[in-house]
Amino acid sequence: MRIVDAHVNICSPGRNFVTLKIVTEDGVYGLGDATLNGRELAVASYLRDHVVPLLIGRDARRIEDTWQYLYKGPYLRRGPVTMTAIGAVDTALWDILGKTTNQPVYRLLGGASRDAVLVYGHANGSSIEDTVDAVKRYAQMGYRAIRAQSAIPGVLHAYGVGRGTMYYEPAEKGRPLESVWSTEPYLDLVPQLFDRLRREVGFELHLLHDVHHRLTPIEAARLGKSLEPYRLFWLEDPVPAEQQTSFRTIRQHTTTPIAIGEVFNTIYDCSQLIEEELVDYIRMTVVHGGGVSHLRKVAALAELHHVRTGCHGATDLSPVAMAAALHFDLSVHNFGIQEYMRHTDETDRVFPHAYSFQAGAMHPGDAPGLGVDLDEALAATYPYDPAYLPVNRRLDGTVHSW
Ligand code: EZ4
Ligand code: CO
Repeated sequence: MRIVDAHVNICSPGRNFVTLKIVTEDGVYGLGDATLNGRELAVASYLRDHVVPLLIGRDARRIEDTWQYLYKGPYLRRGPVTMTAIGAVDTALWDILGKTTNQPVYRLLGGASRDAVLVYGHANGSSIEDTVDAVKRYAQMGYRAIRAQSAIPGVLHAYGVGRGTMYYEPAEKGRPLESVWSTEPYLDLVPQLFDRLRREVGFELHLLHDVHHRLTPIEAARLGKSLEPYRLFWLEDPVPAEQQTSFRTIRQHTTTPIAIGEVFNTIYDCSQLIEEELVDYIRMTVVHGGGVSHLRKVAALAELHHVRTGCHGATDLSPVAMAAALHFDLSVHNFGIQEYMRHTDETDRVFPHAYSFQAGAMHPGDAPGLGVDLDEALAATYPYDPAYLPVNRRLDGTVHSW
């Protein structure tokens, strides 16, 4: 089954998405998400100029071989641009395999390991009060797991505070916003937030928190320790993870579970974290983690070390990535949780999909392949619109980790 065509679609139904569409000789096509927030056109060019010409004429069923060919072929390996491009090809080939065998992708991955996939939503507020209200609203919508982020008094545009209640979008059109950061008030506020939350909502809900790589190991250790009484489901991205050994410090001091990996590209970014059992959840997902094929290897390594999956699922990952993540989540044995930030109705119309949310869990549906489509005519009405994530500075102006 030869690949006869492949093209890259760029659209902006509220935010930018890059989608790869691969077409076979019998007219079956597959989709892969290739969205790299704030650097979208680099991946589009990598695919159009360097990958698509190599795909034409290849057998669409040789998924692993194509992955190895694209990973090893260029000699200079890894990095977000390369791995997002490979991830898009891999995801599209799994979609094609599902369509041509008339099976949902999760069945090709070994079948369902569970009935549905536990997801968490994002509750954000401009104060502790607001955040508590937002958590309660999410609980009313049926969520059983909720991430809580609150603005810090006196700190402008602190991480995670959306401009709407349902659709949190951190990227800004035009030039990047410059946001402000201050560690001390943050470390004081977060335990207060979770103390208040547990008193108001009890212990039945799973509560999560994202630090967004903003602490040092010892600060993160202190935060984890101070949050222990509130039994978090996880504390996410406590420090930047270029240095995997940093997590030893955190681990020595706290039993709060740690999640990491939304910015990782390959298994080598987390192999030490997993093998030394320094983390509890690995957050890589198909789009930035090398596709379904590579993510399965990450999950297999993680399973040996009691680490469960917790795929990134922000709105800057398209519904194509969301669908692929749900097939992966449903099938993989050591699944933990799936992030689910709702896309806007505009986005959902451009990407009609079979996945659904019910009672705090999601299912990818039983349509052949991934069960997600791209309405190219509608997409064409939303041209690319440059947008960037904020750049984060400390109170004295020093650039800080975002
Ligand atoms: O800020 O995906 O856990 N979720 C997150 C996200 C990230 C965005 C950045 O592109 O940290 O909301
Ligand atoms: Co995060």
